[in-house]
Amino acid sequence: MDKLKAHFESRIENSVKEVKDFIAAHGDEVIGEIKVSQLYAGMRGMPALITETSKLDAEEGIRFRGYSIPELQEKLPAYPGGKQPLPEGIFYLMLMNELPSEDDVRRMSNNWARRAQVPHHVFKIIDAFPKHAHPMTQFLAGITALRTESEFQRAYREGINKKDYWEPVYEDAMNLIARLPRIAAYIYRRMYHEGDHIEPNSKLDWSGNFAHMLGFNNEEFYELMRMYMTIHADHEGGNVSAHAIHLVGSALSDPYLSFTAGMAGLAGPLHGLANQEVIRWILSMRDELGGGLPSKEQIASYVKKTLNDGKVIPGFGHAVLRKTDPRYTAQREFAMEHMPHDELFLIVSRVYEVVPDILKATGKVKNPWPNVDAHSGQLLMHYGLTQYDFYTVMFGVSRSLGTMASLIWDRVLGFPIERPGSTTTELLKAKFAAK
Ligand code: CMX
Repeated sequence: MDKLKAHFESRIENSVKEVKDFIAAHGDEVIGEIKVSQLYAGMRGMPALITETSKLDAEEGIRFRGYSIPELQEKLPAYPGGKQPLPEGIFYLMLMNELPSEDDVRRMSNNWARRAQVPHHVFKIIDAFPKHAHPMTQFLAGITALRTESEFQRAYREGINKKDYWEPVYEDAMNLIARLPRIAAYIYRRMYHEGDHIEPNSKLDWSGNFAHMLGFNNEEFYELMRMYMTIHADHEGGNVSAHAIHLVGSALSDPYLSFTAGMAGLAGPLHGLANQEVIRWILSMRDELGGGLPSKEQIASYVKKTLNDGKVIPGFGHAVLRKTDPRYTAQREFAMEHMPHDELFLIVSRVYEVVPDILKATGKVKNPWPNVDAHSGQLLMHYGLTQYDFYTVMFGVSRSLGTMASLIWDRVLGFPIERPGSTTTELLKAKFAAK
């Protein structure tokens, strides 16, 4: 067993005991109430899941194993000469529940590099799509094709004991994370660079190698990729992609199947696809207004027109957050340091000044502030990654980190198949009529 896996195994016993003892002591206590309206409103605010890797606070934003993004920017190891945290480190933190050393992070990079070989049939499946198929369609197919490599699927067929489930899930999760950048980059080069593919460089870190395979060799872009992959990694368990992965995994579907389910959810415009929608919306606004930097008044009237047309303002609002997303702030700080005069950055900033008041004035939007997707596309555009249909794939590569760490823990902790109850309006009416 390699050193990382052995270290993870050493963390299991105590955590399992801690959870068992906790359930024994507090299992019958009540932590909330469920209102009828919540059943009709996407179960908003219902505490219904255990996700150990991160927790989202409405006011403060995300904390990964207790650490905020600014804390992680300080505490996680960076690439030599760089400033941004390496996503290897946030994965280590979420998996092991302890901060990594520089050696731990280097070991993680090397471990993933060793696992990164993608079998040829995956590329053939992707190649079978017409080039105009949305990158998320190709990404989903590529991940499903990779399922031929599932160790969990094999082990289950061979009759693995349930107490050992975590082991092949760990293998699948690590292999999947290691291979996703190659699959994503393959789709990108196939679609936008006439299939001129770039071989991986195993000496680079996970994000650096991804940037390299996409065709970039700018160190500043590599740093952006490290931050991007870190801040998109996890957002507690109830968001559509994380919840879908946890749900499908609970049927003992292997990590490849579970992750495919999550990516199908991420591809929705109210979730991960919002990152492409933001840029699409900004570019059409700019075009419609004749180019250049629009005034606040022009932006305000475009925002109102979008709302009047019955559409959402992409990149604004959130089901949990009630303040500006700290992931937005981290990206804004990156832009202020590296590209303060970039025209698109100035537009994004102006949109930030204008949109919240208009959304507040609707009287119905619960969170008028920007989320992560309001900024990410601008940074990518700046470095020349202008093909915005691809942005959700990048989000997906990053989201593997938190969701796979969680899935391993789901199997360690022996979580059962998920099966909440449902009811009907008729039954609810009858229940309250009787009262
Ligand atoms: N623009 C216009 N209307 C919005 C809005 C926005 N950005 N955000 C919310 N609303 C509307 C809702 O559509 C809803 O309208 P109806 O009552 O007519 O159906 C009303 O305000 C109340 O919604 P809410 O409780 O504030 O928001 P929800 O929890 O239902 O939805 C979210 C959250 C993110 C789907 C929503 O804010 C939205 O559609 N935002 C734009 C898309 C987006 O940026 N998604 C990315 C989220 C982050 C991520 O997952 O990556």
